[in-house]
Amino acid sequence: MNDPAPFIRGRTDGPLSKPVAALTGLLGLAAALGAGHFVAAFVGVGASPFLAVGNSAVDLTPTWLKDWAASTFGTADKAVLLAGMAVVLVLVAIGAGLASRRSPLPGSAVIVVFGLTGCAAVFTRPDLGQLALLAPVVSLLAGLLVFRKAHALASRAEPTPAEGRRRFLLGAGGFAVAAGSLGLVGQLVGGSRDAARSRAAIGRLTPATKAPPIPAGADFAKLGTPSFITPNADFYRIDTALVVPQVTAEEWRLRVHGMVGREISLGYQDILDRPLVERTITMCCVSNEVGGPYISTANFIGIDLAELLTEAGVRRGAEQLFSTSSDGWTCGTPVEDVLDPARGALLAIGMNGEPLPLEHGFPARLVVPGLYGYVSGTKWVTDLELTTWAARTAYWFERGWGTRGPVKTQSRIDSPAGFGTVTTKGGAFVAAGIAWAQFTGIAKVEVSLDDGPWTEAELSTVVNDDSWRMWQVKLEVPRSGSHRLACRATDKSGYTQTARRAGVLPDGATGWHTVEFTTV
Ligand SMILES: Nc1nc2c(c(=O)[nH]1)N[C@H]1C(S)=C(S)[C@@H](COP(=O)(O)O)O[C@H]1N2
Ligand SMILES: [Mo]
Repeated sequence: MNDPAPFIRGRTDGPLSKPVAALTGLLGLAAALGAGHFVAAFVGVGASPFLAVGNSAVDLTPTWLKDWAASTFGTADKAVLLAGMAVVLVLVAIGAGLASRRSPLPGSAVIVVFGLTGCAAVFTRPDLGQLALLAPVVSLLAGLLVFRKAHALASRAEPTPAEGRRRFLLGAGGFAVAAGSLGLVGQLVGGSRDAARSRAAIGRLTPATKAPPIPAGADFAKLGTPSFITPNADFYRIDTALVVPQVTAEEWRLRVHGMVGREISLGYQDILDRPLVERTITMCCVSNEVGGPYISTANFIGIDLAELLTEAGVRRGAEQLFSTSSDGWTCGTPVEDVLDPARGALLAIGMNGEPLPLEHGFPARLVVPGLYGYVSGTKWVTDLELTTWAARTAYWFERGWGTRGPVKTQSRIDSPAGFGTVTTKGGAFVAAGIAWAQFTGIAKVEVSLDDGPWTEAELSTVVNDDSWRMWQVKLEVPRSGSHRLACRATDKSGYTQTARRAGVLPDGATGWHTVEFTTV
């Protein structure tokens, strides 16, 4: 039992065993992430090195890869990115540990390189101040310290292998628990606490001008369409933010400047003090494939954007309303659209009676009927600059998307579901779906069964031209088996949806939604 060779290794002989070496790398990683997340809770949630690197990765990702990720993973693309990063980090940590079996130098170098990457990511985030650099710096130091400590512990000669093992595992366990607790505390402190509390304190919003009530018969939800108003929790969400920006109503301010007669700066209370209007508007995303889910409708509450801009006095020559969010996302909207009183653009603070949910832009966002979200729907908006198209280039324009972005007239079949089975009654069944042409209005929806003639569908009770319209139609099937149904909408300008298929890039998908299904 007096074996001088330690369980792990003596001061002078062989390298660390592979599992122990890998474990030292993982401990360094855990310490770095835990400590970074903890400090980030105090200096800005987005400064958590893991999230900051993720956010920078999102911004640096080439458009084709983003499109592929979005179309493959849908709105889970953020979770997939974070999970992928976690896997890479774990592999790198294990690799760094294994490369350090003889000396802690290689692992230390890897930690420094990754730490500096974190610093660079935080430094270049537009939504983080200088202080936020503390998070990746502490992360780097904690990672380095714990890795070297664990390495030293593993290398220490002990009288017996059992004692060596015990000492190392105790030390490792201690580090792991400390890292985990720090990370957890950071999550609790920095989580959605402040902004959520600020939002909850506002309570329900009562607009001075309410939207007309939604009439009975505005949707065919019983037949499979969405409900006319989308509950806030079900409203589609699209944005580039990995962590939902946390802005309290108390700290929020909006600046209106650029080509204006006088600058305006507004706080949340200034908005509440103005007469609030409520408008029923359907929003949709340019990345929505034909038949896709990125469309929802809400009663948005806010102040009239055209009135606000008129107060500021838009100067001649202003073409673009360039808006910026608290997390640095930017958006360009045609000035003629936002100034058109008929369009009814909103600086919105509420959705379906409540303050905007955090994911949908609390404290305030823009909503412009008839334009895709990427050219109009700035969430967490803090800055409105009146400018020209030449002077400023918004986030998605830099990445190849169109600079105008009017919503394309579209329709979707909700029932039958693609590849679904339909039980017919007396050889017939009812198909149903939605159609939209915001700011223009839907005039007609037609369907074609098995490439037969177009049959006009019955439309739901109209609400307004800025929101979707539901349709239903009874169809006879001469025989059971597989069938195909296509739909197309005609809007109030007389335009009928083209059959020509186009992808979402650069300005929205076209083509008829078609489903294959089986009748029994
Ligand atoms: N700050 C910010 N606002 C944003 C975006 C974003 O990435 N960041 N995405 C836009 C896009 S592409 C769309 S379609 C709408 C979606 O709004 P929603 O998530 O409330 O449905 O928000 C828009 N506003
Ligand atoms: Mo979008």
